[in-house]
Amino acid sequence: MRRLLSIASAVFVLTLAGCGEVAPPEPYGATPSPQQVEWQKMEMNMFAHFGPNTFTGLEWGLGTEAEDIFNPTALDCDQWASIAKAAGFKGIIITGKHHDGFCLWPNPVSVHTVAQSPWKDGKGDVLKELSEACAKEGLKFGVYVSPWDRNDPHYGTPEYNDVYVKTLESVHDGRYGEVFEQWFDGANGEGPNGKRQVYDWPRFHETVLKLQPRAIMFSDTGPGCRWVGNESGIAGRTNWSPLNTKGFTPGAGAPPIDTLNSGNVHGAVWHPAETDVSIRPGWFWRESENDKVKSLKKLLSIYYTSVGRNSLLLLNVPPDNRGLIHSADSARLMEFKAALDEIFKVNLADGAKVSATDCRGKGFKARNILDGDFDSYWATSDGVNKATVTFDLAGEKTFNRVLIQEYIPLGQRVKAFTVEAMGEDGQWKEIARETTIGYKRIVPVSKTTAQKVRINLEAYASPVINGFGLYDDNISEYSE
Ligand code: FUL
Repeated sequence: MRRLLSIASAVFVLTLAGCGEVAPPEPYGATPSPQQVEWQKMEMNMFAHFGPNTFTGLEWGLGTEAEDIFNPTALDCDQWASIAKAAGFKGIIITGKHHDGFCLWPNPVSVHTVAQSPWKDGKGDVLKELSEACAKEGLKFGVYVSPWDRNDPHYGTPEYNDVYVKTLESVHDGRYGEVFEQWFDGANGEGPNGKRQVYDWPRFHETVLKLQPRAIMFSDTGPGCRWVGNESGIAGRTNWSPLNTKGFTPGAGAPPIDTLNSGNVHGAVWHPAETDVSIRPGWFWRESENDKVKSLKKLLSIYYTSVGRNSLLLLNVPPDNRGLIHSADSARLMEFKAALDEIFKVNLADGAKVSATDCRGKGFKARNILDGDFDSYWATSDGVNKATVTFDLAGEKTFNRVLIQEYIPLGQRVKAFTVEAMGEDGQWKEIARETTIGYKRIVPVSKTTAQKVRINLEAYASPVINGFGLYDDNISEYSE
């Protein structure tokens, strides 16, 4: 009897092993916080530059503008939010305070705010209206509060850091609900007295984190996400989310531009790139640029070089001096959304038979790649860092875009990959050779008709892939 029992338990153990009940791979290198993962999934947010410059036509206000210059005639944040929502943005970040120092909310430590303006008899609050409009549309709300201030008389003295901390507190103390992103630019020009400020960055960060622990902080060095290094909408073709920030500060002490653009392989902290770019030539609205809104093709190309290169896209759509998004911008945004919907409507890899040269075991099968579930992925056994995944498309498919996603909660692991396609002749032909993947990589390839497609991956630790797509883009004409 005892013998029988031990045989039975041995069979049981063997059965378990046979099913391949294995643990998930260990995370590799720097990894994102759960908030950073959620943030990355937003993919596209809207930036709204608005303030005195909207009325003066300047890009950088002087700080000496009279408060009564701020007087939008028809401000309607519901209009901004409904356009943003319809365009596919997941959140809006507004310039609560730009370099001119004017605050779009009644900041208690400033006398250069909406409260001193004629708009709504000084009783208005743009942050309140926008945060409520965002909540109604299910959008997240974020704020840009420029540390550089050309108005505040304390700027350039230690007192200004106190003023700025109180300013941050009045935005983040909950009166505008949850703030998903705090945008810090590194600008550090002269204040009204000709002095520059020595910013107390650790204190600024602590202030935001204390009040909004889930907020992602943007700057050249994070700590939540990093500037991509240019304002033209282009993330690096190689783009690591990890970054080394030790010894660097936002602004003049920032990491080199090419580092911001590509991140650091094996970087110590997870600071994914955010690509901020304006739909117009300037950041602020001006009448003379109503006919200079970026073309649909340009916006699509920006989409590929930002979202398609493991970056978040923050597209600036500046409201005009009425306080409305101009029809030239909203019409273009609707074309942009319609084009993206059309391009990504059909994943030609859906229904493909997926196989891989290695599989970690049950729960990590190659077919997980196509199940549409972010948290279900294919992974190899530990130590197997090179592998190939083949998609048998069940018939011929024609495409010119290849989309691949890594499961970033386990870090960014793939360092190089190629894509090959097999046509009627039964020969594999290389159609792409690239480096990083990250959260999402969309590789433009020349128009390819194939029965099978395979990706050959080389990673620092067993690759973890949770998404793959083949698309036929007949709109953008984008190529690399
Ligand atoms: C920069 C600013 O100097 C520009 O005016 C603009 O706001 C851009 C998004 O950030 O740091």
